[in-house]
Amino acid sequence: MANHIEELKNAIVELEADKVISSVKAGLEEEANPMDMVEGLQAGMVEIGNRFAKGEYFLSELIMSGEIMKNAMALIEPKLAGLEQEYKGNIVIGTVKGDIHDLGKNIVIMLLKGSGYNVIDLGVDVPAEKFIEAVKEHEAPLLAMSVLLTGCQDPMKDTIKAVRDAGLNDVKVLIGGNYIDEKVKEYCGADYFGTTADEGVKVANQVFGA
Ligand code: B12
Repeated sequence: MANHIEELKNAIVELEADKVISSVKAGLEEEANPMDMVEGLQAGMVEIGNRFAKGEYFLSELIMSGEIMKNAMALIEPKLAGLEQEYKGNIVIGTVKGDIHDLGKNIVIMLLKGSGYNVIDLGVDVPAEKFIEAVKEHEAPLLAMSVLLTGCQDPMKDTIKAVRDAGLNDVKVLIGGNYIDEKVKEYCGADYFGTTADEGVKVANQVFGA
C-alpha cells in the first residue's frame, strides 16, 4: 500500500496525469485509506512548489498540477465525505482576498462535511463583506479562512478586523494553510489556526462541543 502512495506522489510530481488517475483508481479498488492518498498527492504538490520556487517548474506546470489534483480529488471525494448525518452546525469558509488557491480548502470542506457540518463555501479571493454577510445570514459560530500566499496575511488581518467591527464578536475565526503558525494567528487576530484539514475538524469539534 505504501508503494501506491509513493507512486501517486511521484506521478503527480512528474505531472503524469494518466498515471495519477490510474493509481487513485487502483488505490480505491484496494480500499486504501483515502486520506493516505490525499497526503501522497499533497506531498507531491509540496515538491512541485519547491521546483517552482527553484525555477525548475513554471506557472504552466503549477496550473497543470492543480488540474491533475482536482481530477484526482473528484475520485477520492465521495470516500472522504462519509455518510449523511444530521448537521452539527454551520461553518462559513473561503480563501482570503487576493488568494485563489482552493485545493486545500476543498479538502478541509470535504472532511468537515464528512464530520457532519453544514459548510457554506464562498470560494476564492473572498472580500471581507462577503464573509460578514454569510456569517450573518447563516448565523455561523465558526468562520474559516484558507490562505497559501504569505503576502495575504494583511488581507486576512483586515478581514478579521472587519468581522469584529461588524459586531460579530462571538464568531470564532479559524485560519488555515501550510505556513500558518501561532505567530501568524496572533498577528491576524484569529482564534485558532490549523495547518492540515484534520486540525480544522478538531477545531470545529471544539467550537461546537461535538
Ligand atoms: C497548485 C498551486 C497553484 C495553483 C492553484 C490551483 C488551485 N485551484 O488551488 C495556481 C497555478 C493557480 C497557483 C497560482 C499561484 N501560486 Co501557487 N502553488 C500551488 C502549489 C504547487 C500547491 C498548492 C496545493 O494545492 N497544495 C495541495 C493542497 C492539498 O495542500 P494545501 O493547499 O497546503 O492545503 C492543506 C493545508 O494547507 C491545510 N489548509 C489549507 N487551507 C486551510 C484552511 C483551514 C481552515 C485549515 C484548518 C487548513 C487548511 O489543509 C489542506 C489539506 O491538508 C503551491 C506549493 C505549496 N508548497 O503549497 C504553490 C504556492 C502556494 N504558490 C505560490 C505562488 C507564488 C503562486 C502565484 C503567485 C504564482 C504566480 N507567479 O502567478 C499564483 C498566485 C495566484 C493567487 N492570486 O492566488 C507560492 C506561494 C509563496 C508565498 N510565499 O506566498 C507556492 C508556495 C509555490 C512556491 N514554493 O513558490 N498556485
